Amino acid sequence: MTRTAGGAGTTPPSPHMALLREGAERLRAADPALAGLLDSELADQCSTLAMVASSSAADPSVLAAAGAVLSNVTAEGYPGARYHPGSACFDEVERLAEARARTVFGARYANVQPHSCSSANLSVLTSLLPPGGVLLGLGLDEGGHLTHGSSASVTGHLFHAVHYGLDEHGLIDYDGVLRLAREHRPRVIVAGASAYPRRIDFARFRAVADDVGAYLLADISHIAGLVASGEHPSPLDLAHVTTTSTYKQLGGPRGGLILVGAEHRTPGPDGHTGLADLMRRAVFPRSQGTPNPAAIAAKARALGMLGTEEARWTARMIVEDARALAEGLAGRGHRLLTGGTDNHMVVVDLRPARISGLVAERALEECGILANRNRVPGDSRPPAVAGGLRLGTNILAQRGMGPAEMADCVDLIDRILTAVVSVDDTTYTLDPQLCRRARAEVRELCGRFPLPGYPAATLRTGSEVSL
Ligand code: DSN
Repeated sequence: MTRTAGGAGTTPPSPHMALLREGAERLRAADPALAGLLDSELADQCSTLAMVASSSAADPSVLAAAGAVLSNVTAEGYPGARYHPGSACFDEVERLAEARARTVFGARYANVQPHSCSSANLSVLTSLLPPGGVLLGLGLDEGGHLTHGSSASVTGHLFHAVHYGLDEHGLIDYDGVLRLAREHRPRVIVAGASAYPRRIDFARFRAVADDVGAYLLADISHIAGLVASGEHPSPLDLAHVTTTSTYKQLGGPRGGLILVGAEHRTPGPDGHTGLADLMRRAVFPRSQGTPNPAAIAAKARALGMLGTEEARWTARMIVEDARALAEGLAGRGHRLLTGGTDNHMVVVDLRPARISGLVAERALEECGILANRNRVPGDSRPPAVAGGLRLGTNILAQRGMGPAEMADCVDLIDRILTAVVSVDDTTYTLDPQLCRRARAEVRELCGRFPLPGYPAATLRTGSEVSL
């Protein structure tokens, strides 16, 4: 989550760099079809406004670490306690990632091995809950996540999932959480969301957990960068366990983290194993075999970039941008869930506009803006169509865009959403001239605000663009 790549090309070449270059050359020569696809992907990323709220851009140094020679290492277990030889360097890399995760989040324990936050959540839940145990989490339609007990997820089948929801203002119904907790006596309460634009009151969740003797799991996947930079209150010492993905807002590789704060010695369900030890075993050997050493190196790099003044600046800008985006869209008459935002996310209820989330997503994509359809509370449309649109400002802020550029984004989004003519929930028409103009404006913005370390999108002629 930092704005500049910093120091690229200033250090003498290392054998590892030479290997990565050799790899890139070989790929281009031996597999031009695949290399071409990767070039196209890069060109797309450089010339589109990525506003998918669950995404951030990895610094090129993170990508380099993810492509590291550590891919060749097989090493089950943890540093100093592996089940395979040849892991001396990887041990140090994993220790570095763990130490950085502890520092960035103020944790007492960090497990950097989960392949995703979904697998991290599964590890945590299966270690705290017996099969059929009661789990209380935010409902999917109210903005929760699949792994918080949705019937579409294995967590909704392994456990008896009960869901809390939102109040009439679209805010988490904390009184309802307490009422449901007293009624159903969950062993685990999950505080976290995928489509919730407001602050989460972790202290209030903890009070409910204490009231019924439950463990509190905070899933901060969406807001981890804001938490790390102090832009959202941290749950680390309030929750018993905290999980996050490393790519949604941390600019890291695909992967997850499990963190434990003040409760690291609190006994797990067996009454004696401390939560830190329990989480260690929960990942390996209980739910994962070999870790992904190259991904862990990339996590170490991404975590190393947090905690800097630049990362804090980016986090501040993410929030300011989202606020500006929300105010601008509301000012143009769009209905927003909760009326605004406190974090990186803005959720538009498209039902008054009479277009589906899918139509909005596709029309915006045609113009070079990426934002995904999302169900909204009370939605009658299925998830693949949805009645809402979720926007996020992580990558815009990483590009260095501020509230002034959000005015341009509002203008673009509003123009597209008001011009699109819905034939039905999945098909639409859009004036090709408007579309061409919007694309050119998107590319001009992307050209002025390139992703740090990435090539800039440049306008060639008219609306044609090349990198
Ligand atoms: N929950 C999905 C999202 O927020 O996009 C990713 O896991």
